[in-house]
Amino acid sequence: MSLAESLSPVTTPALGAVRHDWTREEVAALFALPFSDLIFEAQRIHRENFDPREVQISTLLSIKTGGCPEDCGYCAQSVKYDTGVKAEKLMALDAVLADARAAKAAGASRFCMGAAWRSPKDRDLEQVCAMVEGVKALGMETCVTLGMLTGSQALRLKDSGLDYYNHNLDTSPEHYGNIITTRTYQDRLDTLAHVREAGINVCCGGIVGLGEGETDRISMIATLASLPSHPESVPINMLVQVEGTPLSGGETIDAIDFVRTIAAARITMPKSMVRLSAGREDMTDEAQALCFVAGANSIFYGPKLLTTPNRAHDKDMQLLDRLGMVPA
Ligand code: SAM
Ligand code: DTB
Ligand code: SF4
Repeated sequence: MSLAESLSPVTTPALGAVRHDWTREEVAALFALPFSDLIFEAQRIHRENFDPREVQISTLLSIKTGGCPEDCGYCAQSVKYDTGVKAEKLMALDAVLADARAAKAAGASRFCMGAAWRSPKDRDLEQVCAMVEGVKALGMETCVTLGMLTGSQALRLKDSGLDYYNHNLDTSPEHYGNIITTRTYQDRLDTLAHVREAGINVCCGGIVGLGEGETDRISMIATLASLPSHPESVPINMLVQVEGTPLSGGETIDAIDFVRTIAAARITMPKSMVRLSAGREDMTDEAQALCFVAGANSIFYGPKLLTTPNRAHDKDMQLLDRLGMVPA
């Protein structure tokens, strides 16, 4: 019997357990399942752990845009590429809180603040901590993504009341060097360990459409699912191609392959929130509906991601409405 057959829903009641020892072969067998079996299994596991109608809504704000010294090949904010994004200073606290209030009024339960830094300076971190305190006082969950953190910086953020830290693995360890050269995969794992040790929830996922092969998507999911604890939030981004970056103009990812990645994340990390993240602007409603059926239960909401457009508010509300889904 092939591995794919052995993972058939009929023969493997054990699928759905929380495990940290996923092998590449096991994840490859998930990807090799007939699409309907894969989706069936993902939806079954989703229903065991979540209300399938509920979608958690996060809104993003770029609190420090552009001028980043890193060379991430997909990113609009790297100084290495001419993308037309201007470098700006860290936003003032009042302006951030005004945006958070608007996001809350529009239905977001979590406010995610992103900064285009390799890692924060301690002086900047104090200002971000004030933002976290202010957003929490509005009654929202907080998430920040500021680049690499030391252990003491993670503890300082925890002290400020931070709920989530976003730091993505981005791709497989094998493909990583083709995308980023200014920091290593191990640097990322180290930051994730600092965040975890500080007691902050981890938001960690990756990007699909970076010119990787299916083996890389398998390897990325196996790596995420083999972390000592699963990230509480797993954002799966579809590359937003930004003109001027090395990855613009590459082949786009097939929507079915994207849905398979979402389903594999749901099956291997059954209790994590799986976020259908960047790239929804370029996806059909039908592809997004399939992502929800495959176990995605969170989205970024609002007209802008960090520097690129997101789906319009009303279009999202209409889609959730058509699907009978409700903000959690
Ligand atoms: N500078 C910090 C860092 O890289 O850790 C935080 C912000 S960074 C923009 C956060 C994540 O957004 C990246 O790790 C990547 O996964 C995602 N991202 C950035 N640009 C993207 C793009 N064009 N398409 C899809 N995802 C993207
Ligand atoms: C994540 O995984 N996706 C978000 C968030 N974490 C910070 C960022 C998406 C950025 C998309 C490109 C842009 O708008 O610049
Ligand atoms: Fe800088 Fe983050 Fe963009 Fe990489 S992804 S260039 S670290 S802002």
